[in-house]
Amino acid sequence: MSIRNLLERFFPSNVGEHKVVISGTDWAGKTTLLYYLKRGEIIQTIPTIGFNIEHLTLSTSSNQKLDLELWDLGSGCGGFRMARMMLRHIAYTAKAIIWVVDSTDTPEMMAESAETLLIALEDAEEMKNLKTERHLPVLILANKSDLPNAMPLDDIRKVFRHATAGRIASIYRTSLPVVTKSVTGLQEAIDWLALALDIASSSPKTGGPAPKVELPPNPRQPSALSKRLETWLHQTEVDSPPDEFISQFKSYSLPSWDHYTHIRIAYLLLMAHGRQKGKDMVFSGLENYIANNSKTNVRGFHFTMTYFWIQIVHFGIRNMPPQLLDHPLETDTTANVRYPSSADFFRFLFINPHLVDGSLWTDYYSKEVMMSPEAKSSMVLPDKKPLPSLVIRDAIASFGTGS
Ligand SMILES: Nc1nc2c(ncn2[C@@H]2O[C@H](COP(=O)(O)OP(=O)(O)OP(=O)(O)O)[C@@H](O)[C@H]2O)c(=O)[nH]1
Ligand SMILES: [Mg+2]
Repeated sequence: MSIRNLLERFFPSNVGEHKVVISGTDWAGKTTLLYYLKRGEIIQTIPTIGFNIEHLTLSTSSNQKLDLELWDLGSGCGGFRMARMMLRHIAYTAKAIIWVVDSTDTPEMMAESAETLLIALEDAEEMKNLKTERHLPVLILANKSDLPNAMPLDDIRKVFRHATAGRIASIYRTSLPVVTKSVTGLQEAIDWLALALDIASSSPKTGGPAPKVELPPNPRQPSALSKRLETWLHQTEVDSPPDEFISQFKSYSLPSWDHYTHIRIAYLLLMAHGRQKGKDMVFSGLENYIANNSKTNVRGFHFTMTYFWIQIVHFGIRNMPPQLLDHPLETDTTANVRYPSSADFFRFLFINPHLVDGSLWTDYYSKEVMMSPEAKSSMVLPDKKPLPSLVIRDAIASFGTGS
C-alpha cells in the first residue's frame, strides 16, 4: 500500500475541510505559523520531526469561515529527501500548499527552495494527472519579513517565477509576532487562500465535485467571486480583438461600460505603453469617454477610484511570471504599438483573481473617504490600509516626479 493510501486511510479528512500542506524551507516559521493560526499566540518551537497536524477554522476579512486541516511538514529528521518524499504524497491529497520561506535566507537557499517546490508540484500534478491543468493552489509566504536583512518581495518573486508560472499561485510577505509585536500579511494571505481554494474546487479537474453550499448573495463571497471570474474568463474568448477594442474606446463606442471593460482598458494600455504613459492614457481616455458618451456620465469621472484600479492592475501585471506572457512588457518604444492578446488577458485574470472584485477598494478605503468630493476630483490616499507594497512604492516614485 502506498504512503498516500495509508495517509488517506489513517488520516481521513473531515467533510467540508480542506487539507492544506505547510512546507518550505527549514526554520522558516512553519510550526510557529501553524500554532499562531491555531492558538493566536507564539509558541517556543524546536525543529519539527515528522509533522504536526491541526484542525482549525480561519476567517477571511469578509468573514467567510475556512475549515482547514493543516499539515506542517518538518524537515528535522530524515533530511531533505525524506521531506520531499512526504511532501509528494501529502501534496497529492492536499487541496493547497502553503510554502513558507525565510526571507533572510541567501539567494542560493532561496533558489533551492524554489526548485524543491517546483519538483514537488510537478510530482503531485503528475500523480493527479494535472500536468496541463495546474489547479493546485500554492500560497508562498515570504516569512520573517520583519528582520532587517529580509530579501525584497520582488526578488523573491523572481526566484519563484518558474514554480509559480501558470499556477494558481501568489506570494505574500509575512511576519509573525516573534520579535516585533505585529503580524503582517497574514490576513491578506488567508483571503487569497480562501479564494484560490474556491476557484480550484470549482474546477472539475481537482478530484471530484466540490460540495455545493448555498451561500447568501454576498458579492464578495469567494464563491460569487469565483463564478464571476469564470464569466470573465469566458468573456475573454468572445471579446473583440485588442486593437478593435481600443479603437472603440477612442471613438466612445464600446459595447459595454462595466468593471470588466475598465480592467481590460487599464490592462491593455498599461501593458502596451508602460506604467507612466499607460496611466495617463487611462486617465484621459476615461475622462473623455465619460464626457462624450451619454450612457456613462451618470456618476461621472472619479479620480481616486480610477487611480486605485490602475494601481491594482499594474500590481497584477508586475505579479505575472514573465514567461507566461506572449507579449513583451512595454512595447511603446516603437511607432507600432502592440497590444497583448486575449490569451494574455486570460492568464492575467487567472493569476490575479482579486481583480473581479469590484468592491476591492473597500479593503483600503472607507466609503466616506472614497465617496468624498475630494476623492472624486483628486488623488486621496487610503484610510484603512496602504495599497499593496509594490504599488505604494511605485506610487511614491511617480508622485515624487510630479506625474
Ligand atoms: N523574526 C521572526 N522570527 C520568526 C518568524 N516566524 C518564526 N520565527 C522564528 O523562527 C524560528 C523557527 O520557527 P519554526 O516555526 O520552528 O520553523 P519551522 O519552519 O517549523 O522549522 P523546521 O520545523 O525545523 O523546518 C523560531 O525561533 C521562530 O520563533 C517571523 O515572522 N519573524
Ligand atoms: Mg517546524
